[in-house]
Amino acid sequence: MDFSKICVVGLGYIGLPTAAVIASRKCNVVGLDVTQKVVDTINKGEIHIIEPDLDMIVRAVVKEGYLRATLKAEPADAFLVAVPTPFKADEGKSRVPDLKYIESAAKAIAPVLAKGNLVILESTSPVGATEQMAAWLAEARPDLTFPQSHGEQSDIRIAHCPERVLPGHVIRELVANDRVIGGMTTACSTAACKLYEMFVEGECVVTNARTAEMAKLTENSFRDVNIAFANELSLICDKLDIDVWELIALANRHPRVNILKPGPGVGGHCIAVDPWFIVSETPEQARLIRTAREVNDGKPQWVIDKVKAAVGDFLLKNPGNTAKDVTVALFGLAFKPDIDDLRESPSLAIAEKLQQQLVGPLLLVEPNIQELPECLENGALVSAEEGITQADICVVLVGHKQFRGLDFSARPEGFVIDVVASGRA
Ligand code: SAJ
Repeated sequence: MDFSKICVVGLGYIGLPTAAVIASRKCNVVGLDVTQKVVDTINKGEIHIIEPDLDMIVRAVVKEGYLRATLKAEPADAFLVAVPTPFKADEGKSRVPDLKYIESAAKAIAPVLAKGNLVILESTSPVGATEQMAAWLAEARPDLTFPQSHGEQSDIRIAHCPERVLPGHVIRELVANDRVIGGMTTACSTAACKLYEMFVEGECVVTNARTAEMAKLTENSFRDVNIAFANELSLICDKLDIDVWELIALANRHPRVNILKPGPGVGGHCIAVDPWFIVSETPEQARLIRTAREVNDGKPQWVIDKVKAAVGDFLLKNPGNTAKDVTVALFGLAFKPDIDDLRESPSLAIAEKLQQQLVGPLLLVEPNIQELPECLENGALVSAEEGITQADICVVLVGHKQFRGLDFSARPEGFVIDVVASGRA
């Protein structure tokens, strides 16, 4: 099977880098997106997301004519679907995945599908989503045959191949990571392997679609559960007056123990979301996975309570002051160290709540951004030095490399809350 033209559906954090890397192998790639601005930006050789080295690659492949973006689906040899899978808005706290974007992607490409095409779902999805996508495609194209009804002989091949790249390292990991290839049939897996072998240097490991879906959810749930263990330890140690960082360093000297780092909570668009895809399908069984989510989601409030307690303590020790006089500085707003991505960041959520609940000035130190997001309009973006010299209480929320050498020793004990042990990172 030859792929002379590939259509990537959804030009976001996964679709765009994938399209660009495939195009850099001198294959014609057309990117399909629903947003005019995204299409225009990419066709100018520019990018609308933040990811190291991506701008350079997109500029080159657009200029050379290997990548272009469009609003309208066109025929191709393979279709790679990388659209978001959010929660349903109306299901409240139960966090049920919403496949509406996969459904629209299927409906967009169905009219241009032709015998021999391969369709790959890359979006992180609940178990069964690939079969559902195949059903939508079959419904729209009764003239073609699909794996669910015609097995190995189907006209259209369908597979789930979850993306597993780490934001900030996407370009390297897209090429280097192993891929899980979950075809609906063996022929589907074989075709999908051929496509990934065009640009992946890692191993392409074959399984079925449902196991591939579960593998992705399992990886992120594994990480969530392990971070929850570290976060729970930090709460326990706080109660017992034990330094959690020293404790973890000691325990990690055991050859079979490797505890992750506590922090202000779990952010990003994957680890805090994907475990719910398991919980919503198997609530009776997924008890540990649910509890881990709750532990991690509870951590920002714990930090907020700590800051408020420190403000109370400061007023007790400085009787001439009122709450209005207490300046708090937060160090770090991004969802993890050394990136500028504030989306789904627990530190940003902490900053927003403190902005509403504290009456004194709030200083915000985030060396990776030039201006504050709208939701923090009452805060002031300052340098780390200004934060240290002007604040009465310093709270380190993210272990950015710029914070490692900072000297908080002038602050009296109790007025530095270092959630990530930045000094020791
Ligand atoms: N975090 C901690 N303590 C730790 C490690 C992480 O609190 O010891 C926090 C981070 O600060 C951050 C969150 O967890 O808020 C998630 O960060 P991360 O670096 O663990 O992961 P992501 O969300 O950037 O990317 C994950 C990756 N999955 C795994 O490592 C299993 C990536 O490979 C996936 O492709 C990505 O999710 C995704 O798209 O699903």
